[in-house]
Amino acid sequence: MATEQTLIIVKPDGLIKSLTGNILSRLSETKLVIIGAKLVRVSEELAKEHYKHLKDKPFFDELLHYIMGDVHNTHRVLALVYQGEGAIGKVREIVGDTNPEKAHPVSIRGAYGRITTSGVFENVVHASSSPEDAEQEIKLWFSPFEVVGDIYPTRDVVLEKVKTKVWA
Ligand code: IDP
Ligand code: MG
Repeated sequence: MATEQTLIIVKPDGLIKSLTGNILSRLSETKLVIIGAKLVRVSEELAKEHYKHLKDKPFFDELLHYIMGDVHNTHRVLALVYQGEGAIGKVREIVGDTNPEKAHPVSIRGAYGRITTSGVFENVVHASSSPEDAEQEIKLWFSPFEVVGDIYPTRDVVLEKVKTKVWA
């Protein structure tokens, strides 16, 4: 089996239900290695790009509000990159079906997910579903310096006049 990387996101419902520890424990069953981890305040731009494959779905706007934390009033998610042999499939198996009611009861989504009355699947975690998706998603959510190891080719650029913040 090939070494793969996969993006996991503990969504706002996972954080607000204090499920982070349980989710990480379940994922540790895979014996995969964490090579990136950070809290992210999801912008509308990031949400739209991450879910662009669903832009024509009737639940798209609600999905954006969900991942941005508007629904749970907690404007952060925990983003992680796991690496190892067959990482994508191993994680998807523990995560379970997209629809929490179809997901195996022992899977993360089966145990903790729900379908809201407005119809969006609040399924606690995101997990990449193919090597192509994983690469696109990891490059969207993480910069090269935020992952440990050279997972994808990089190039050097010289930035000038970049406005940023440092501690005062
Ligand atoms: P995935 O998260 O299992 O890869 P995707 O089809 O990529 O599934 O959908 C992204 C997210 O959009 C899901 O995790 C879920 O929160 C939401 N979603 C997907 N399909 C539906 C649906 O049919 N009804 C409501 N929400 C959905
Ligand atoms: Mg998906």
